[in-house]
Amino acid sequence: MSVFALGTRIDRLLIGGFGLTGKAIARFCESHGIHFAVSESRALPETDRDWIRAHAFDYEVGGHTLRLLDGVDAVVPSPGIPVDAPLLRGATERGVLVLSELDLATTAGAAPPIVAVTGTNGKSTTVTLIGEILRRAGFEAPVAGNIGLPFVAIVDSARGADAVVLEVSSFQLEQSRLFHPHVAVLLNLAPNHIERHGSMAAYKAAKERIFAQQTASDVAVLPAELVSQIDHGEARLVVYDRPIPPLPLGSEKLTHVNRLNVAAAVAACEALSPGFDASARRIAEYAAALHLPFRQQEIGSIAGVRIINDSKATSPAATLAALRSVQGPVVLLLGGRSKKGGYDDLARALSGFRVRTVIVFGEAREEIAGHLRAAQVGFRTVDSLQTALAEGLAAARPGDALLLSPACSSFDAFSSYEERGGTFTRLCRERAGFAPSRSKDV
Ligand code: UMA
Repeated sequence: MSVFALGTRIDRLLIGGFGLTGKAIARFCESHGIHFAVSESRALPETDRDWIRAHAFDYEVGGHTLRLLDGVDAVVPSPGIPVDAPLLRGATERGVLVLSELDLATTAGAAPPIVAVTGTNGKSTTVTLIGEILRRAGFEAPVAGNIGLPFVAIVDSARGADAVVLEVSSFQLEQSRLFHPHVAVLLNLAPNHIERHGSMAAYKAAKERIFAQQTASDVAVLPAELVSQIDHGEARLVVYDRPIPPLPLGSEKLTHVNRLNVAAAVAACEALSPGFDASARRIAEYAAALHLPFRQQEIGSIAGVRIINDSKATSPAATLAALRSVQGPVVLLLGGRSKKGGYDDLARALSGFRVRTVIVFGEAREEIAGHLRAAQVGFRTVDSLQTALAEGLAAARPGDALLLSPACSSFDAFSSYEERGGTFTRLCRERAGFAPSRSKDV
């Protein structure tokens, strides 16, 4: 089954990057009879190279050259490859199509309606919630995308589903030119990924691409405060400013469920399926079913200090959201790889919370320390997450919360926020006196 994009039949394709996305693209190519080559900047493990040798017509590892662009119809980069990378500029100069993974999945055709969610914070929470709401309402609606499962990996099996719910990142959107969701949700916008996009304006423009292919029969879902700032194209606008009834947020499992995310999820489900049951009781049930690991997850306590693992907070705005939901004095662990923006606002905002002290770790520690110093916030710098935990426990008093909410990506020391979160939970468990939370998934 061949695929066409912008009038070009894709018979030979170059895959940029061989991570989660690259591997899913390779499998998609196999099932669609597309010949592919792989260009990867790292030295890959032997098992990956063996697989590529057996399946690809050519490959290169340890760096991208332009050699593999010869004779291909398109290049599909992993989200981590910036649009101005020499490989992609070289492709454009040679007239080779550059398509995102979302675009490639779109070319497979006949997909069910897509509900796509982007924003700086709350994307994973909101897509999980939408998926759960739809499942309980009797829809078959797989959840995929930036949450950890490439769209291209499920597009063929989702053909008979009622909808597909996708978390989409600014990285994916920036590369996209065909991706066309029926319902597109933009949750919020705060400085993030400036190291990749270069400016807040470019980051915002990337996010707005979620609406770019929509027509008047599609729906754009926005919070009231973004309506005047966002170009939502031709889509019918739905503004979610309806108050959501009180939710059972008392349990630690639910502290991350933010009312606005629930409101956005309900608005998206109503947009997808008019007549859908959005009664207060149903919404509370849906919200109670939600839990994501490493998102404001109370994992247990040590000597009366509650330990909260919010490794998923990879931006200053996400850390602020966590601080808003944590009760009592907080010892905050910040650090990792810098997102190059927002730390000055975060440092200034800390005085509005009961922050006992901040322990700053990892590659970005000096940058963040500079902002904390300027804002006159007490802190200590350490090198690693492990030392940050030890120092944080030494500084905390019984009744405090020790909050890992790093405001940075994990890539200075880990392969993902999941790995960072898993390591933090393990380090906590290994400490004497650790008492796990009663939550069943800890
Ligand atoms: N690579 C290159 N050249 C480059 C850059 C990367 O060859 O210039 C290679 C890397 O060496 C690696 C592979 O590409 O082998 C990795 O590609 P990737 O970084 O794009 O990551 P994937 O494994 O494909 O995972 C991606 C998303 N990662 C990023 O956007 C960085 C995952 O989101 C997503 O879950 C997955 O696709 C499925 O859609 C992670 C993320 O951090 C969670 N996202 C950012 C965020 O949420 O803030 C955007």
